[in-house]
Amino acid sequence: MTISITRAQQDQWQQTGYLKLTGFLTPDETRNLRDWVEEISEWPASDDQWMHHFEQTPAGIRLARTEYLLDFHSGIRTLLTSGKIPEYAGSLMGEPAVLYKEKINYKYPGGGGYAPHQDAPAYEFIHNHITCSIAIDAATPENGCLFFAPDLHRQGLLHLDEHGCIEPEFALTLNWEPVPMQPGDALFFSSYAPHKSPPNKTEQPRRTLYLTYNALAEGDRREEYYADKRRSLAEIGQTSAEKLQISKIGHFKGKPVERS
Ligand SMILES: O=C(O)CCC(=O)C(=O)O
Repeated sequence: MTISITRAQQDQWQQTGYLKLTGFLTPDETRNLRDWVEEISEWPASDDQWMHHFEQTPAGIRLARTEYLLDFHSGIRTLLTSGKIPEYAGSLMGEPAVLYKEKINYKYPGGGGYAPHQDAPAYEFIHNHITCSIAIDAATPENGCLFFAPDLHRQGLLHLDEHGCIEPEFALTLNWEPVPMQPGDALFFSSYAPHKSPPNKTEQPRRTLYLTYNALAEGDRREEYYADKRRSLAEIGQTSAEKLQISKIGHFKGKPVERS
């Protein structure tokens, strides 16, 4: 399949730093993906294979995120490493792209939101990268869809706080726009595009797949990234009494799991 991005799509991408493509996956692909995500969410916790992260919700301990899926699910591997997703990512980047990281954010009812941030500070090994998010469930402002502050992705890193997120006072001055999605929609965004999301205030999950690609010219750095991430999460610890750390930046506002 040859990917063609229209002039209007290119312009929107250049201007705002993000681009939503409705109906990106076919209904069959969307159904398969939802089934695969359900399978993955049943996998037991593992120390050295996939990476599950849990949070405390009003309904109990729930998965917040699973990362590092490729070696453990052939359907996911094929979808993420061949065909239209990497091709679109490469087209928007202007050069061939390779997968850097993959994650599912589940955002179950009561699941935490994300503070205003740019992804770039968390992705240390690469410079030229973009993320494709794919909605598994409909995403709305009520259940925690992404909000973007457009037109700021060419300004490098904005004012950051001690957690690597956008300074809260500065974030308040930005113009945030919700980007609701339907299952199977894709949303590509620059890793310098400021974004945030609220908690899920509904009774249904808001599951989303996030795939980050870097320019192949910078090399295939995924294993290096995950080895470093495992090391640093082990060092800093994933939880303290008040903060749940699921990334190298402290953007996640979910509650640490209460241990009895
Ligand atoms: O899933 C969300 O609500 C936000 C995710 C996000 O921004 C991230 O994982 O960096």
